[in-house]
Amino acid sequence: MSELKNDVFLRALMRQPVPRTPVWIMRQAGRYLPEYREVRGQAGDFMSLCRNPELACEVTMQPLRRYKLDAAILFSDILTVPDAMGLGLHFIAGEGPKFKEPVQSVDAIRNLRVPDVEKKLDYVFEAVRTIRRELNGEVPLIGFAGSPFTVGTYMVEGGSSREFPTIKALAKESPDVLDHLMNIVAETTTEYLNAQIEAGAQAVQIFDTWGAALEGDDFRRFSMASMQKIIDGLTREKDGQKIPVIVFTKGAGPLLTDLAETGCDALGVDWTTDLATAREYVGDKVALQGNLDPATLRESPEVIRQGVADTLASYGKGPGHVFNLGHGITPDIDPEHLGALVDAVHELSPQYHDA
Ligand code: 1CP
Repeated sequence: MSELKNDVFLRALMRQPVPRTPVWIMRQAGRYLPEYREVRGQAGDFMSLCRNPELACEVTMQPLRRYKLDAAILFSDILTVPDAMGLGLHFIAGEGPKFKEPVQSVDAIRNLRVPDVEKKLDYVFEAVRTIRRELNGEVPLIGFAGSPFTVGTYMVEGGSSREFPTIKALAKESPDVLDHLMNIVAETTTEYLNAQIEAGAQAVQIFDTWGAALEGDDFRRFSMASMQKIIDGLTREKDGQKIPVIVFTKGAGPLLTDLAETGCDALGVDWTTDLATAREYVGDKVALQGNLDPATLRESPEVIRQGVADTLASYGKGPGHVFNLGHGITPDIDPEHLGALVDAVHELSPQYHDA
């Protein structure tokens, strides 16, 4: 394995001194880039793109050619895990993800088993190895998975949801059944992330996009506890390098204090909590990642630059900040605008660091 040429991202996650704030963007490979739309068209559909390691590698590299980003993220999806469990993932244009076999009864949930991860998700690990070769040590590669609760919402609702009626009813009426679902997905996800690390992922992020839809006690019992199980089972060091773990619970707010105790290295923060407040919640326990409102990217380059300046000032001086949006970049963004954001982080962040 080649020596890493740029490790500011990994160092910031471990709260070590860095000369500037590293930056990457959630969903940095995606539909806002014309070159992504072209390759996706070539692949036919989204899952065919994920299952083709060469093309998945190509779209992972695309944003790195345009912008001075400090990390690459594996191109895949959080729903590959239930697909490997036999639920039959497919995408319907304009409607998002759907499952042929959602798990909508207590029996269906009780019958779920941990699949053969190595075999069923081999295409993901092959993509990780291909991307690491192609990166050639330029920047680290982030692997990822969804939180068991977030993945579980798609499994029981059968697709995207805004209100989560089925899984919320389970939490209240059959909490032991939901515990079982969380345990099976957590166990599968632990194996899945460890296999990504084995294949070459140098940091991992758990996307808990919907966990904060639960009230506090249910959040802790179902979403947070299942993420805790994953973190406890992860490979934390490989070839003498620490493998940092990032947890991103969208809308966590004061729950960041609880999440800082899970043993993760960093927490993602969305734009509804400012970074100064988030820093008070977590103290010196973990690094923070975020948190510019993705909507800011629709504004002029001047407004974007000011948004970057405000975000950096809100975190303030010292190590432990990774710049990102507060959620993924949306398909309608002008690629030039993301360039203005990345350049602003490079220009404005050194004053916050002594190193
Ligand atoms: O090309 C297309 O039309 C597909 C759009 C798309 C893309 C680009 C989907 C379908 N997934 C992805 C890639 C993806 N998904 C990545 C890749 C790497 C990168 O960041 O560059 C990642 C990390 C994800 C994670 C993901 N998928 C999440 C968690 C993060 C988040 O944004 O909240 C979720 C909730 C999903 C489910 C999913 N997959 C795809 C869509 C459109 C959705 C969301 C549906 C919904 O809103 O419910």
